[in-house]
Amino acid sequence: MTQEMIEQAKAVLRRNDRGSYTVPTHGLYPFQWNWDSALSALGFAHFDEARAWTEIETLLAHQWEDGMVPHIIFHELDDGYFPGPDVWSTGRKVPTSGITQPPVAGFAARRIFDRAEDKALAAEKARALLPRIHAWHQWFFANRDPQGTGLVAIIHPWESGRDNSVDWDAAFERVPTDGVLPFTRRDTSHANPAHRPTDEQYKRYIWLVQKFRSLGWDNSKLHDASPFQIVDPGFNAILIRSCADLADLADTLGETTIAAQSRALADKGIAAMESLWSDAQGQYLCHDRVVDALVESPSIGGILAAFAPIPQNRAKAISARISVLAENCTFLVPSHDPTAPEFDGLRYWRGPVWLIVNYMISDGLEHCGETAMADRINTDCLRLIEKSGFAEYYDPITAEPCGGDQFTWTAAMVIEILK
Ligand code: 9YW
Repeated sequence: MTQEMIEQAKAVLRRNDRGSYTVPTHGLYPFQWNWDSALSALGFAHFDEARAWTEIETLLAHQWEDGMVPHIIFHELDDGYFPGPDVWSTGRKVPTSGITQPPVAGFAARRIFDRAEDKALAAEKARALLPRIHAWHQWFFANRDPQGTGLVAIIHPWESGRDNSVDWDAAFERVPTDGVLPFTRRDTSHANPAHRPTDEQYKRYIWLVQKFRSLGWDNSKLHDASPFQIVDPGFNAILIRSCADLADLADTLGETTIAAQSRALADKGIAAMESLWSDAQGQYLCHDRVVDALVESPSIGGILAAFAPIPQNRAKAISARISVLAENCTFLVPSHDPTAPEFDGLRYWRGPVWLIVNYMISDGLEHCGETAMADRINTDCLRLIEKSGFAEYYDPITAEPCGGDQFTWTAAMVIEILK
C-alpha cells in the first residue's frame, strides 16, 4: 500500500513537471507558483535530488533586483488563468506577478541539503542559493516591516497563500472596488465555483493589483499605500522558520555573516510572535496593522504558527487547540474552526484541509515534542489520500476532494510523510 501510494504520488509530480519547474496542477494553474515549488521540491528530493535543486533554482532565478521573489512566474503563455501577465504588467522579461508568497524556500533548501545523498551537489547548490534566499528574507524586513517590529505584513491576500480566509474579511471591507476594469474569471471554469472565492472577493483582489501597478510596483511605496496590511502568524512563522534554517545551513557552509544575520531575524521574530498570542482563542491571531488590532478569527494561520520554533508552552497549547477542533471534524486540520459561523467545508481557505499546511504544523509540533498530535495529523493526511486521491484540498468532515486534482504539492507531501 505504502509503496503504491508513493508511486502514485511520483506519477503526479512527473505529470506536472515542465522540465525546470512544476505546475501546481494541469489546467487550473498552468505556471510556476512560489511556495508550491519549494514544497514540491521536497517530494522530488526523495527520488531525484538534482531535479529538486533545479525547482528551487528556477524559482530564485526570477527574483527581482530588490530581493523579492514573485508569487507566480509566467514561463509560458496560457490564457486559461486570470489574472495573467497583462493584468500584472510588471515589465519583467519573463513575466511575473508583482507580489510574493510564503517564503518556504529557506526551510526546503535546508531540509533537502540535510538529507542529501549527493553531498557535493548539495553543497554546490546550497552555497549558490544561500545569498539569494537571504536577500529575499532581508527584503521582507526592509519593505514589509517599516517600523522594525520583527514581523512582516502581507499587502494582498494572495501573498498569504490563503486567498479567501475569513481572516481577511473585515480588512477587505476597506478595499474598494470602484475603478476595477471588467474581467472574466477563469478559475471557475476549471473548478466548482462553490469551492472558490466569490466574485466580490475577486474584484477586491484586482483592485489591489491595479493599485500596486499604478505605483509602478515600487516596493518602497506599496506597504504604506495598501489599505490591506495584515500580520499573519502563519506567514511569519514560515519566514521565521526559514530564517532559522538558513542560519543553520549558513553555519554548516561556513557563511558566518549570513548565519548571524539570519539568526538575529529569527530570534527577533519569535519574540515578536508573542504579541499575536490570544489566551481567549488558545492560538495566535492575525494583526490588522491599519487599525492596530488583533483579528478575532479562529483560522489555521494561528495554528500554522507552530511551524516556527515557538516556546514549548505555546506548542502545547496549539496541540490542545487542535484537539478541540478535532471534536467537530473527521480530518485534521480544518482551515477554519468548524463551529464558527463563517466556516464553509468546501470553500477553499474557509474550512477545507490542505496537506501542505498539515505537513508544516505536524513538523513544527514534532520539533516541540508534541509527537502524538504530529502523528495524528500525518495519519489524517494519508486517510484523505486513500479516500479521495491527490486533490488540492478536502472537506474536513466528508473528505470530499475539492479544487484541482492530481495536485503537485499534495503528492509531494505524501512522499514526505511516507518516506
Ligand atoms: C489562485 C497554486 C496556488 C497556491 C495558493 C492557493 C491558490 C491561486 O493556488 O492560489 O489563483 O487563487 O490559494 O496558496 O499557491 O497552488
